[in-house]
Amino acid sequence: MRAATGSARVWRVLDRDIPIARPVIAGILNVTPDSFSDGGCFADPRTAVARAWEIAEEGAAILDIGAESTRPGADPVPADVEWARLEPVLAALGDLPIPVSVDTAKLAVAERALDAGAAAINDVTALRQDPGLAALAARTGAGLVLMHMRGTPGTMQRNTGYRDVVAEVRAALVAARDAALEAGCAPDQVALDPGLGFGKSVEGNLELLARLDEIASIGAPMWIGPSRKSFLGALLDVGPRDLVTASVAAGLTAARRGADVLRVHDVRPTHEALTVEASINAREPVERPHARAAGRHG
Ligand code: HH2
Repeated sequence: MRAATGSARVWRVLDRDIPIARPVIAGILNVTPDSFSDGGCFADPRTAVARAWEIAEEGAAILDIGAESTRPGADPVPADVEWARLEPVLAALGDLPIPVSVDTAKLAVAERALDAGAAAINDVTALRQDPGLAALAARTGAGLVLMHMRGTPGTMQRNTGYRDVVAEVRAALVAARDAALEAGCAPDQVALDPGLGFGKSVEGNLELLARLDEIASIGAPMWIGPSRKSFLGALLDVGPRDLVTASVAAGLTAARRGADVLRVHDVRPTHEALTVEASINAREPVERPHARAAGRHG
């Protein structure tokens, strides 16, 4: 469970400390034609920039922009194509009030994104594709997210068996973090993410969520991305766009178990859920001995 210490935990990105004593939201903006749940919706840069501002207004603390789909079976996109999708959006974000992370595993794209104003790199391969991302983060002070994935998006769902999924994911994340620290990153600069849906079965994803405190015990800022993932769809037998409530529930559950940054498509409902929970937690339980007898609610 999330410790109610009120300590000043932060995720450091460039010159900003993002406070994570309470969970915050990274709003997803996929500027891809083929993303899992929102492919094509924001491929036009003007639509993408408008959505970026909406994401900030709806309560996100971070904007996470991706230009290469990582859905199961997705083909890799060359760096120049990925950059051509990102560049016009990054250039037009102006004075967006929240820091931007870029969801890329490519050093060449990450370098250009940081030059164009991004503050963090979200690497779904946890340095396996481009170990140089750690040195880049160390040199620039950019935030770095290291996510666990088995294999590649093309192969990851072929082998989803683990002896103990939580222990294996934890060990891999600790090793990736150690590599980043060795490259010169500061501990509060490197966030970790167990990678829901990346080479895991439905049961494996549920096990990770249920035992998320074991990942949190590493002590690093923790990202989590249950949003509209197919393991939620499998539970409810619905498609990704009908998974808003399920995604909010999974995000809130993850936050209770120690997740610091919820990577979500549906920013407004997630923010409302976190706000209600925080408001409840901020109060002492109130004795209302007559409430039940009077049959009153609210
Ligand atoms: N999930 C996706 C992409 N990037 N990054 C982190 N840190 N954690 C995640 O769980 C994560 C991620 C996949 O989701 P989505 O962006 O909806 O789809 P696509 O990869 O098809 O664009």
